[in-house]
Amino acid sequence: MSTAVSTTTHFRTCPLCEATCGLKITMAGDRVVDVRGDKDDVFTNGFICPKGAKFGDLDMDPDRLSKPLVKRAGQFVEVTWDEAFAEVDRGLKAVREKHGTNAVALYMGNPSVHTMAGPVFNGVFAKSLGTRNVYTASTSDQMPKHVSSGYIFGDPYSIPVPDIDRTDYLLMLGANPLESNGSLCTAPDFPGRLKKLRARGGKFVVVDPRRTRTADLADQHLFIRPGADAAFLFALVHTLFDENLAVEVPEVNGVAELRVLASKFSPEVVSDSCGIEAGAIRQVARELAAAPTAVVYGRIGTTTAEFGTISSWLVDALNVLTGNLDTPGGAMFPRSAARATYVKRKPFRTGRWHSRVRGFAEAIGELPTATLADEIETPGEGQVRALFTVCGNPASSAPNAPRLAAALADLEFMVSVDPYVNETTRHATVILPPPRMTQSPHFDFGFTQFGVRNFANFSPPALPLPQGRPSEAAIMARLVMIAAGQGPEADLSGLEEMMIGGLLAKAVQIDGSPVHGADPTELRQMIEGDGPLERFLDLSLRLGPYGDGFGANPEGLNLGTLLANPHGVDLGPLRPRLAEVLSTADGKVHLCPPEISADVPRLLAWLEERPRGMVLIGRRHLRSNNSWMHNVPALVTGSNTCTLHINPQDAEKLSVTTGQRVRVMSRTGTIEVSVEPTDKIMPGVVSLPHGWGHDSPGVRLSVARNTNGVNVNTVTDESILDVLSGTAVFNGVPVEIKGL
Ligand SMILES: Nc1nc2c(c(=O)[nH]1)N[C@H]1C(S)=C(S)[C@@H](COP(=O)(O)OP(=O)(O)OC[C@H]3O[C@@H](n4cnc5c(=O)[nH]c(N)nc54)[C@H](O)[C@@H]3O)O[C@H]1N2
Ligand SMILES: Nc1nc2c(c(=O)[nH]1)N[C@H]1C(S)=C(S)[C@@H](COP(=O)(O)OP(=O)(O)OC[C@H]3O[C@@H](n4cnc5c(=O)[nH]c(N)nc54)[C@H](O)[C@@H]3O)O[C@H]1N2
Ligand code: SF4
Ligand SMILES: [Mo]
Repeated sequence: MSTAVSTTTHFRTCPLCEATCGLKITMAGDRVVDVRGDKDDVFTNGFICPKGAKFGDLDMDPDRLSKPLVKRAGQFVEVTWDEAFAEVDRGLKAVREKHGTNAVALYMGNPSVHTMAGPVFNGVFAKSLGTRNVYTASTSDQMPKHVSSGYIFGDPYSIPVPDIDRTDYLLMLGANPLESNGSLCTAPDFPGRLKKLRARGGKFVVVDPRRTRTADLADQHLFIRPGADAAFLFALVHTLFDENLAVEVPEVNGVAELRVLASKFSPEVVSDSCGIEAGAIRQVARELAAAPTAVVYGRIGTTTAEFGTISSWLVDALNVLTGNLDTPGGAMFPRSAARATYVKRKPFRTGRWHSRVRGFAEAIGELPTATLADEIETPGEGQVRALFTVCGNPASSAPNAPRLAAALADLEFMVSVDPYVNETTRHATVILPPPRMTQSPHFDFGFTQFGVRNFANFSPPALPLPQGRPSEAAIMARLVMIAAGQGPEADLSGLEEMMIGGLLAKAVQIDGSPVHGADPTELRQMIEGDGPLERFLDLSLRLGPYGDGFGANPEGLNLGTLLANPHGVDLGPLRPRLAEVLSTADGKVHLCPPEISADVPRLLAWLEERPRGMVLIGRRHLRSNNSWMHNVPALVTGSNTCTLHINPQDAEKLSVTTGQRVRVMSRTGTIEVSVEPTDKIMPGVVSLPHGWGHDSPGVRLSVARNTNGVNVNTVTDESILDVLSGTAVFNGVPVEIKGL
């Protein structure tokens, strides 16, 4: 007699990228048997991409670790969770005793903003480690936006998003949402939204050294020389002033200073560096100014570049000067349900401490990932001798990754919280694997801050945790306690009480908080939720701008509201809220922060000395996601290949045709790849995707191991940074190409 396994349906948010798609997941027992878009999701309306459709394959990947590993005599062995944590405690103590607190570094990678455990525990973990050596994927990504927002608006976490659903004119630089599905702009079905923009008569312009699928959707595409965005944006600012097109905005200072700086960047001066005709630059500026509403949006092509912070600043400056900051159809600040708005921030600044070896300024508590290898290799007081990685694969993702990988091999102790043995974690002493995604709750603490609509959506775990298996939250809580010197067996509920109690104690003291003057003990008793993450979410929602305020606003949100609405809660279109956001000392928008404008001379010098030869840029493919989705057979197919895109003119000069191998050489290394000539890339520029190359010894990714790919970060250069933010340069890397 066969016993049919009954199926269950679960609605959950896809945690794989920033689009936050609602998924409808069918499970038979503990197996995911079907995944489709949840048509009833209030924000994402059924949109799904090939990665989301393969959520089940990723969730059930047989290469995911089910038990912790400890390296003994050079080999990983499976151990119990107690043994693993005891090992962490021993190893950490030994390094701290021998080399001090700063000898322990922490690296947190991209998925740590996609899990719930990351936003809740990572900051606490960094604090309890007490080290200055904190690194994240942000300095390989969006740190320029934090630094520019910090100086312009006073809050590094308030980054305006383009209101693409209502704008009449979208100027997009260095983003390819048809592959990435959007970043620092959570807009599920980005392609559909762009099509609607044009259908309602709006104009869409893309600036990119490649004619991407996104550019194919646009009214106009301008090829730009990699790294030239800051100069291009300056020329737009210049034109607004030059042609008297800039609007006057009362709550802004620094206009006159910006005008003086921009005077040096006329379209005629920068045209050659940008590879764009001066007339075309002027036309974009005029159209930006003339459109009823318009918005400039710059992403990874503009941030992981040598002048990332200047570009990020000028994107916002243009939105201000055209009267499009904080207005519908312009650049607006989302209002996250889980982020309290009553908290007053200290004035922002970077450089509260500096990296030991190369003297880079700290930004939002982090040092540049590009300098982690220096800190491990260079002897002396404070040399990094141990590393924790959480959700990160820096041996793949960092600039000059092979150098960092070699440095990892040289550490005395390393712990990775990660489901896989990959390029990075193979160097660990201890690997602590989180459970499956279906066994974890989900809420987007991060991306609710970047939505083109305000929304909130919670997904409870679809499956219970297997007996004895800690949640990712429990793993992190245990690490916090170990780092705090409480040992590997400490009671974790104490930590939760401390964290929740601490937040409540603060909230009751703040005038303007919904619980001002209340008794924190009483509030604590009202908090609900099955686990610490759920309780933390309940607290955040209740104190948030739509929250029930623990009874002050009975109609407001709490965890119960989200549980009762499995397709999410729509909180409406973005609304003007600049006054709520502004945290500068004088309460004004700083249009020309001296800390940023100090870098302008370097940009002027670049106009003269910029690389004239071949330069390398990146690209993303819809079926991929950074380094960790190449182990799903259905995703490593089609156009998702690690080939070198090259303009046919350049291919001809090298006498190579499709499929032929070339050598790509830079200051840091050499790789060999097959070329794919295409006129979609401008002459003088080549492009390779990142996250490939999984055949290092010891890597346990049985599918990815056998894919054809090399790590592009063998040739990216950790010595060149966007100095203001410490961000790596992945776009505009000088390379030499030779046929084989
Ligand atoms: N050349 C070049 N390099 C780049 C880029 C580029 O465009 N070009 N892009 C950069 C950007 S934007 C980024 S964000 C970085 C990303 O850099 P990283 O964050 O360092 O790398 P990822 O490839 O995202 O690796 C994610 C890691 O998290 C693990 N992981 C996945 N899910 C979970 C989970 O639920 N819990 C835990 N604990 N671990 C999990 C995976 O196994 C993997 O080891 O790469 C950067 N590197
Ligand atoms: N499918 C998929 N989706 C992803 C990811 C993924 O790896 N795969 N990664 C996720 C992550 S971590 C992030 S941060 C986001 C990033 O999201 P996006 O910023 O949209 O990233 P990309 O698709 O790499 O688009 C960057 C574009 O910049 C262009 N570019 C390169 N150099 C320059 C330059 O100097 N100037 C200009 N103007 N353009 C330039 C490239 O040609 C490319 O088309 O995507 C996220 N989503
Ligand atoms: S677009 Fe992003 S969030 Fe949506 S299904 Fe694809 S990977 Fe998941
Ligand atoms: Mo990223």
